[in-house]
Amino acid sequence: MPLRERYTGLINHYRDRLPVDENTRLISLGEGNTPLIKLNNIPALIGKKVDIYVKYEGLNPTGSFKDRGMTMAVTKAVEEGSRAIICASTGNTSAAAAAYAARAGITAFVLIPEGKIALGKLAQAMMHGAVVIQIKGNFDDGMRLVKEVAEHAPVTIVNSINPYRLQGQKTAAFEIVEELGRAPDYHCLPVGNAGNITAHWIGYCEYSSASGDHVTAACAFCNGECKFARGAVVDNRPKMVGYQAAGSAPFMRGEMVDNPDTVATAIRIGHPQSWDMAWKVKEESGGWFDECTDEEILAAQKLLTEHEGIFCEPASATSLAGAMRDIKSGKIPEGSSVVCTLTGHGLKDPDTAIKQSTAPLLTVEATLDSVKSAILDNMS
Ligand code: AN7
Repeated sequence: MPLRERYTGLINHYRDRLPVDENTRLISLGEGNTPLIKLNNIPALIGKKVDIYVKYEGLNPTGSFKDRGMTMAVTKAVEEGSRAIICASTGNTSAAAAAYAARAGITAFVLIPEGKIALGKLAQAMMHGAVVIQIKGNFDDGMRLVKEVAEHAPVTIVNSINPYRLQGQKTAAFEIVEELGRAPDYHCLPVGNAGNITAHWIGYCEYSSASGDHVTAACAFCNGECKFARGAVVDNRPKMVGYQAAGSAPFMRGEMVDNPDTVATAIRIGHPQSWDMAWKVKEESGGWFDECTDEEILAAQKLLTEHEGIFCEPASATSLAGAMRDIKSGKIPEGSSVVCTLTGHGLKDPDTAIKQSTAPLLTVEATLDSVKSAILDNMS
């Protein structure tokens, strides 16, 4: 008899709240169940009394939150008889699609913007055997092409316009509510296509009596009649706060952006696919959108690595960068509980990390003397 129950992934764990039945073959890599880490040092550094938790989604099997949606999307694609999946991606979706397709024994086609995805993500897509199609264009061009080609070829789209993706991703909110015993006051996320902020809101609504007996219209899957909702257990929902990179901030501009640019390549998206739903999430939750400069994003990434020991990719640090600014200004008041989602692991983008690292990289002779002086010279 095993001493503890084996965790076998989020679909099995939350199967009564997801669109599966007992005959569904689950395509899983044990995703979900990620740590919610309370920051020890950063609140003091910014001089405010707040509880900041980071949900470390970089610890999913392929290193990003995309696994939550992909296990669901690929499970349903296989159940529906699909032999191939396709997505456009800034990197993480392609890595997840490639891995879950490999797991399922089907083909993944991934369209990525040439030269604009982080190295780790490209390595993943290639290693898992996806057919990688680099396009001379950006994510938004890729997304348009994927929608067009899916009308002419037998492939299932696994971008977040596939409603099963948001169903899988909503489970991150379930985990947070279960761990804190209530929803946080604020939930901050980086926003690209705005699928994840929408998915979290669906999750919080399904877990809250505040949404009444109907689930918010933001639920793409069920149009407000979610038969998978288990029923309310807590009476609060967070304000949802979405941060974009300044060079890629259509929600701040109030319209689509044609040539998005940012060091946070994961969220280099100018035409968000969940545009209407994300506006609804902001309205219903009483939250807001804001933008962070590339400098703020990289500074937050570095602060987190140096002062908390947590390594996330640049896009992910956008949630903390924005939250820190709003905590400092008092827009997020002292006494609040704040969750920041760290959407992807820092190892995804080693180039950006090394480029901005200021830690001394010492090369010395292989002798005791030189190693000893390297240590004594660098004691803090
Ligand atoms: C690390 O991989 O869109 O607002 O194609 O990889 O739900 O789009 C990635 C998005 C945040 C934004 N953080 O989430 C893709 C892709 C990371 C990401 C986002 C992404 P959404």
